Amino acid sequence: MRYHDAKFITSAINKESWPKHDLAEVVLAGRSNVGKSSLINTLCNRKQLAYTGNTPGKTRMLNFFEIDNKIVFVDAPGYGYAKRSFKELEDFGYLMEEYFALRDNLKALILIVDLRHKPTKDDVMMIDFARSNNVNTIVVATKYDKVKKSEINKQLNIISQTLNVNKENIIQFSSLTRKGYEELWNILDDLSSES
Ligand SMILES: Nc1nc2c(ncn2[C@@H]2O[C@H](COP(=O)(O)OP(=O)(O)OP(=O)(O)O)[C@@H](O)[C@H]2O)c(=O)[nH]1
Ligand SMILES: [Mg+2]
Repeated sequence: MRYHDAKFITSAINKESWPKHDLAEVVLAGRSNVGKSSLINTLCNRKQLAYTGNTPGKTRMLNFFEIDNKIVFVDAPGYGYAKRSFKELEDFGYLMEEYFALRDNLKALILIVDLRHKPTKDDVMMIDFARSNNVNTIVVATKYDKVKKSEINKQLNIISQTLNVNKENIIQFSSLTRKGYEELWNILDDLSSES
């Protein structure tokens, strides 16, 4: 574990409010309640940098966090939450489309899935969307602490097949035990030093 200087920059609903900077940026996306904000807090060794909670759908805008003057994390709203209006779905689509298409600093999508579950159609759409915009993708399977050791391999196979990603490249993660912290930071360090 190392010290991280992490700070919230801004929330944005459209490109006019994206912050200007020259750092590498990675966006974290995934189903509502999957653990996106928790993962940001874990990576930064902070308890409440990104807002977390049991009420799905709390994160509605893109939230930008600058870490170590080196990389910017973007916490995206969760998807797949049943109690969403059509208008909210439309807003979400527009928010992400604009961001993927026009954000120059964007180096990678971190797609966060739950190690216990098969990725959804929305997860597949999200990763395909990043690929079609030539954005690198990193798959993180979180809530590792909730899965029996004997089930892990089976779950990784399911995620690998559903998202069409190499099993070896799936990062097994837990915000509770911090499993995967070093592995994920190694990848992010490489990404941020490329630019
Ligand atoms: N056991 C366990 N619980 C986790 C883990 N990661 C997140 N959680 C819990 O899952 C719930 C949702 O976590 P969040 O980080 O708020 O999820 P989110 O994806 O940001 O949710 P939205 O912003 O609503 O889309 C919280 O109660 C977390 O404490 C994990 O690795 N292990
Ligand atoms: Mg969140």
